[in-house]
This record gives sequence, structure tokens and C-alpha cells, in this order.
Amino acid sequence: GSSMSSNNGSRRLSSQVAESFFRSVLGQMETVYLNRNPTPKSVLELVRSLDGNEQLCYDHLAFRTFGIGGYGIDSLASFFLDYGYTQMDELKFPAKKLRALWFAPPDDSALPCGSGVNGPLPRVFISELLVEQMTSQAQDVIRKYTEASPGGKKYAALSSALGILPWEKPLSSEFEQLARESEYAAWTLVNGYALNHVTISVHRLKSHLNKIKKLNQFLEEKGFKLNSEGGVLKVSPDGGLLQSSTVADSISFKFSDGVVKSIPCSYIEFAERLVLPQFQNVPESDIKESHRRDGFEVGNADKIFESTYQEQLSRRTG
Ligand code: OOG
Ligand code: NI
Repeated sequence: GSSMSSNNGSRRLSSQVAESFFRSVLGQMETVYLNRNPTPKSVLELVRSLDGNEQLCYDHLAFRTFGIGGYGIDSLASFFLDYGYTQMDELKFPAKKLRALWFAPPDDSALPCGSGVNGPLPRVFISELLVEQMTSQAQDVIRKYTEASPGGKKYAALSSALGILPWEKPLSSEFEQLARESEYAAWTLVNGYALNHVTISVHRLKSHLNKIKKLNQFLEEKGFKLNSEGGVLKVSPDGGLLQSSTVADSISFKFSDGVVKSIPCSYIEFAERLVLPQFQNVPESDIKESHRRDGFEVGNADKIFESTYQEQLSRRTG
């Protein structure tokens, strides 16, 4: 913006928490994610080592929620808004009965040089299931768990950082029932506020992997399975936002009836943001993130959601 405050602290609102606290919470969410999902863990290690262990930046973090009884987007958004994030655009997915909002980080005038959650703050993408559009049977299951723990929504960020569900574990039959109607709903019932994915900022890598086509090819050669829904590479209509993702890992989950099943967990995404047409003449060394295509794209996101769907998980490699 135009504010040239020399003291970043003076722009802080009273509700803001310390930066070290905020980043530590993100770090705990990331730790839960890395401990549960071997694919994102090894992809991050591999990309980091091939990139000369330089700074690796996250483009965004993503979460899923149930849009009912205060458990929706707002329950988690408050943590980011309190830190100074700004609510940006809404994205609608009527066929999937979902909507999403994304949030832009506050200006990092200090230009942090750490990696991941200690680097430039990521965008945040939070979606919610439009619960009232589901069948009454599916609504009954979702209400049963959310209404029985009315306080859970207040501790969304805590639940995510600790890696524990804010409601009781469901019956395996309830998980199956939701999955038949919405794989997103079933995922959210058993994963709660767990980090759904982190996204590597591809254009900010230092190596030749900083082109998403090269990175996708490299990862497939290494045997990683990428989400192929609508094609591996998702491109926005304006051509400026290119995304791809792995297929979600699975984790063994013990349901309240004692049944143990493999359930989809999280995945890792890759995003390349191209320089906007109006900044084509800016010298490469002066290009900042603000010169690049910002935001998200409904057509890309619609396919990326399917990274946790059975059809992608059970696909044969290649
Ligand atoms: C989110 C899918 C969309 C993006 O970057 O557009 C997305 C999800 O799977 O919950 O991540
Ligand atoms: Ni994403």
C-alpha cells in the first residue's frame, strides 16, 4: 500500500498476536501434516535438496470445513484475520456443493529469508461444504458430530495445530455414507481442520525445477503419482496461474465402532504464477511476487479438490 510506516509494529491491531507465536502455530500444523503424509514429506525434501537447500516458499496453505453451525470458513479464518490477513475473493463450486474464500497475508516488510512457514507468509485457501444442500441423511451425520461439540468451532486453529478432531470419531458406516454423497464431506469428517495441503511456490525455486512442467516431469520420473483429473497441469483461462498436485496419501483410521480403514489424508500442490502482462518489461531481477498473477481459479481448484478422491487414489501410476 501507500503507507510508508517505518515501524511495522505501529500498524499492528490490538488483536494481533506475536509473529513468532503465529509462525509456530503454522509450524505445528505443518508438523502434523508431514508426520501423517509421507509423500509431501519426501517431495519437500527432494525439491529442497535439488534446489541447493535454498529458501523454499509456500504459495498457500489450504483447509476444509463444514459450512454449518459456526464450523465453516469463519471458524478457521479468524486466526488468520487476527494476524492481519485480508479476505479476498469467493470461489463457487455448485456441482461439488462447495464454496471457498482466500486470504492474502499482511505485508512482510521485513522480507523473511527463512523457508516454508518461516519464509514469506503464504496465502490461505479455506473452503466449506454447503451442508444445507446435502441430503437430510448426510446432514444428520454432520449435525450429529458438530452439534455434540458446540465449542469445537472456537478452537479450529488449535485443533489443526494439535492434529486432533474437534468432534468424536464417527462410525465407519457414517464415513461410507457421506463418501457416497460427497468425498469432500467424508474427508472432512475424519480429518477435521488438518492441513489439507501446502503448495510449493514453483517460480520462486532457484533451480531448473522453477518451471512447473519440468517439476511435474521430474516428479513423475521419480514415481510420484500426480492428480490427472482434467490433465496433470491445470492452467487458468488467462494463462497466468499453473497448478498441479500429488494424489493424497492414505492413513489407517480407527472408527468408533472399532473398524480400521484406510482413509484419504493430505497431498502437496505446486503453483507457478507468471508475470502479469503489464510488468513484462520489468527486469527479471526486480520481479516481485506482486508483479505476478495473484489469487486462485475456479476451474483449476475444481480439479485439485479431486486429489483426495478415490478415483485418483486408486488410479494406476502413469
Ligand atoms: C482445495 C482445492 C483447491 C487450489 O489451490 O485451487 C486448491 C482442497 O482440495 O481442499 O487447493
Ligand atoms: Ni491449493
